[in-house]
Amino acid sequence: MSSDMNALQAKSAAPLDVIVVGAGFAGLYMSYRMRQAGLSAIVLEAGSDVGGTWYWNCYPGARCDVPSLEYSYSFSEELEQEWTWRERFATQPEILAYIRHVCDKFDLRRNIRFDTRVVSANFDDTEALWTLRTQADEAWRARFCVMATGCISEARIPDIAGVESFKGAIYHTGHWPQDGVEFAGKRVALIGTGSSGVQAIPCIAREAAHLTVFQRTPCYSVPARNAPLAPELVAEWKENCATKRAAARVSRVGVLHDYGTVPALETPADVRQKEFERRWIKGGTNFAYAYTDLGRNEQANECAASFVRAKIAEIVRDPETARKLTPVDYPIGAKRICVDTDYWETFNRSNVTLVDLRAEPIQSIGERSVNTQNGAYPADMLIMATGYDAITGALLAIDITTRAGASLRQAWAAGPRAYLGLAVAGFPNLFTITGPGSPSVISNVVLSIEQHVDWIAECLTGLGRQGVRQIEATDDAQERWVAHVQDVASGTLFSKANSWYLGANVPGKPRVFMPYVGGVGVYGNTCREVAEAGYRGFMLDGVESAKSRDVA
Ligand code: NA7
Repeated sequence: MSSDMNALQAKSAAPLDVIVVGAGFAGLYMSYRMRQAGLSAIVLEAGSDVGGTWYWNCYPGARCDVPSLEYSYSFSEELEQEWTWRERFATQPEILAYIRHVCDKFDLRRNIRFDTRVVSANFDDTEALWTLRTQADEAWRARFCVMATGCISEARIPDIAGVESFKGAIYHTGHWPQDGVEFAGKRVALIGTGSSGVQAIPCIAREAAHLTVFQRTPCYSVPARNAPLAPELVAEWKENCATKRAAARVSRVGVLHDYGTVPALETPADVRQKEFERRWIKGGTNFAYAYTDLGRNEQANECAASFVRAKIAEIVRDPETARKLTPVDYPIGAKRICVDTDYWETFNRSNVTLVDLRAEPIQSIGERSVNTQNGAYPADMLIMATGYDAITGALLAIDITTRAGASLRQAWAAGPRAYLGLAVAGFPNLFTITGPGSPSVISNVVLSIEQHVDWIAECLTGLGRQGVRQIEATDDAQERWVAHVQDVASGTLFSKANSWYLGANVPGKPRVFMPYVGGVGVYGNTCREVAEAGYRGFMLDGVESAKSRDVA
């Protein structure tokens, strides 16, 4: 334990200013801002190192699908200039190296306590203090609690009969062993064809004796066209990064996509085809932003979806396998679009088998097999690329309560309700970074994290200046924000797929569309206006801001 940590522990009888839960992109930047503001803070982290999602997700092929130049912090010009990304889309090891570099540069490790899982958080309304308890039954107390627990961090292993009898190793992509896994000579079974499966499948197929892919829902995947970054491009970015970052902050999803400006349905079919082809060749999720109506109009969306379907038919040689791989019953983009390197091509390999679980659902797992009604598929190793209890899972894994009797699990029993995705009525002095009702997973999440952290940091320093001890979202403001989030989403095609954005992948999870899709620029302005109006929609020491009437 570092001497700083000892000092913090010794001080822990006296409460800290802030406890941050999680040492990923969000928690680290929060800790940096707290130090800058002269507030005492500790970061409690379940993992043994920094990185959060990028620590746990070290499966083969793990890579970001936002361009590296943009998927990085913008708060330090010096950091921007000294770090050079190697590839267009960074690999997990490169992102983790970057995060470690940031920690070293800003000396952030001394405030982090690793291998420390928070199990509960309770707010004492009389003392205005949070007490967080860890799995090892330690208690930490602070005036403010910031949950930087991540949106896709609570891994979900489906409940499949017989899984406990499996004799081989079982891995979830989100809890991958840090020292890697050997596939040579192994018959590998992999369940799940979302972003993680799509990235891992080609890598595993190249090494394993045989790979059987169990697919429930076919995905839409576009090529990454990953490549080393040209030095001229990096130099140009570094020279203009301030302008580029500013443009990203007011864009739709926080990424400098080539956003189309006209509707697909008002574009001649041959022009549309050429545009889709151009974007397919360029690679990345830029494909999904070709026209203004792709996310709103089913007929327009069908133009893009059928383009991808035709590509699958062109690349995958066996027509029956191609048919099984082809998504037909939901719009492209309604589930998160996947970005791949050789995904479709992998199904042309002789050591890869695709099992369509819609035609033959998994009945059980045997000692060395995955069994469907059509028979037993041999397996020495089982990989769950089965996703997450996204957005709310990591928050609800912690028993968050107040002495006054509020419980987050109860408050969110019918679905999450939060004000701006930043705060929850009934839970004073608690902040959620990229919480439900904020752009979070729909956006460049590092950009959204910085926006939230900056907002919270300014809020805490402002409250300190005014001598305010307690801030809490009002029910009224929260209800209006939740309604606004649903309203904005209802004009889109997001409701047309069983996605994790809606909680549809977790049995029993209430179906509520969780991210805010009104755009990061619009959202950022709203947050700024709320702060400028004296924290409209919040109560400060129990008194509602006078201007809190018109929030959304
Ligand atoms: P995703 O996108 O939730 O994908 C999980 C996949 O696992 C998806 O294909 C699921 O099918 C499948 N799945 C889940 N449960 C089962 C069961 N019980 N049986 C069969 N198949 C199942 O998670 P990822 O880790 O790939 O990606 C998460 C995010 O990380 C990603 O969007 C990026 O932001 C990075 P389903 O579609 O539910 O039918």
